[in-house]
Amino acid sequence: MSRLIVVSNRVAPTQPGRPAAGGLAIGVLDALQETGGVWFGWSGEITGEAASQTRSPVIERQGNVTYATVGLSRRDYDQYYRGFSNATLWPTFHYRNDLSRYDRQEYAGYLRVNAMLAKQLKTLLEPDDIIWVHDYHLLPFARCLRELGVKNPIGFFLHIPFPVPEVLRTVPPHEELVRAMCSYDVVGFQTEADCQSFVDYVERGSCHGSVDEAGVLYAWGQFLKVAAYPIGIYPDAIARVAQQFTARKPVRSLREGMHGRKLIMSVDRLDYSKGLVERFQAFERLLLGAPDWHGRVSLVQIAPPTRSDVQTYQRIRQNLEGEAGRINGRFAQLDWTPIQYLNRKYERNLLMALFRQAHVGYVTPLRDGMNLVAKEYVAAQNPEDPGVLVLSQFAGAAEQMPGALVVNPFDLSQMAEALERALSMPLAERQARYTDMMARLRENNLSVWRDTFLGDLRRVARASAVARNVVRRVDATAYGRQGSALGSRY
Ligand code: GDG
Repeated sequence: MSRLIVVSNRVAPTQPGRPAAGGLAIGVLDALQETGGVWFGWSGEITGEAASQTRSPVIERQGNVTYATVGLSRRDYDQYYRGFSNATLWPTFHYRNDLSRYDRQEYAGYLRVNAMLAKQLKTLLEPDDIIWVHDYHLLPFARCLRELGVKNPIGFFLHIPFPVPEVLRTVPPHEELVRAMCSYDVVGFQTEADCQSFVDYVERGSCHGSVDEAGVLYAWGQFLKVAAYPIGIYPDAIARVAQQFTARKPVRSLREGMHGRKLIMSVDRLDYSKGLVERFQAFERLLLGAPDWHGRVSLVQIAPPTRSDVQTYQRIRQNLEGEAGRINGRFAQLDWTPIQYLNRKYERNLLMALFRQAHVGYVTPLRDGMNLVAKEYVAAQNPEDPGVLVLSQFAGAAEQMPGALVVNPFDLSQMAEALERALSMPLAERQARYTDMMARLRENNLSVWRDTFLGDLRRVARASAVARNVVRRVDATAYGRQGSALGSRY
């Protein structure tokens, strides 16, 4: 059996008591712990420039997972991570061109770190390893490995949205990036819409690429499989811990502190893509339009800090704190605070139990690849008396959760109406919606995501080995272009 090598920018902290708050970390760790394998990436540490010249991966084994990590120099961190990854790709891929900046040196740093990481990984590889690369920090990673002569199957999964071509083209090296992505054997997206955006770019671009019905794409002399693989969760495991942890003190305190009021809950990393300000304002609109809810409902927003060294995030934090203060100042009573804003991290099991207390899960990102919180909220509910999910149409999860009240997060009035409807929804309707969504969560759980992706990767790798041999034998004039490119790749 071949080893699975997972590559992501950041390898999740392995120390007990340091929970990983991020969808990629949660999804990958759960998936890898089941199959066993290697997780390679940045340790999260900044090393001196001299150390960074001689770095080699630090290996640590825990259970059936081997963690192989490297440090980054300050220059690498600034250019590759803070710069091109998080100040160019992240905003643009979330349709926030207004927040995006482009700097050639940062892009050069992005390519340099991808090449450095590829070199480090190569020292650990065995011939029948399967390599699964994750997320926007590593778009050119397969090309770097191929340039080093690596022939293993390499797949890529994008956790965030893939923008439509017009938006993507605002990133100056867009073509180089998409071309590099075509060095993977399989490229996976969260939704059909994201996958279609990629195909549209390739079909309309200068390479005149094409895709067939099976999702096999041909572009720049490369064949690869492209498809949507929506990431899932383990709903029954979440249901179990949510129930078990309900008796814990923080959960009891929350319940008792509500004094029988209804609870709306949101949990997001503090990030402008999550639409936190708009969400507060829609809640304010509910209070304005429906005074009978005053004193009878509270919104609890949990927002663990994230990338807080980037200026934009500091701005959103200030903005959000300002909005919470303003709305509370306007409506609060001596014994009622409308919005409780908690800028801190909670232990995962506790978080699931907190979800179970909430009458409404309020998940309204302006753009989101999938959004695991939406899925976790539903899974954590009490089947006898489930809460209602209010979900943004711009979260990938909306494609799969028709039982939610789906809203446009730019329409504050519509969000306020959805909140009111959710707060007043009869039990039978809540149960019907919950049952439908739970069935879908079970059908498309995290193992299905992993196994479907890796199954495709293994199949495509086998097929391209066969195709390679065929292409080498046919007339070079008929297949000249792809023949030479496939030859150079392998
Ligand atoms: C990216 C994409 C995609 C949150 N607060 C705490 C905590 N969390 C956990 C949640 C959830 C995860 O973090 C967040 O996942 P999301 O999917 O909501 O969002 P991103 O972090 O932006 O993830 C996203 C995902 O990758 C997976 O592909 O869905 O679209 O942006 O699991 O529960 N966990 C703990 N304490 C907290 O305070 N322990």
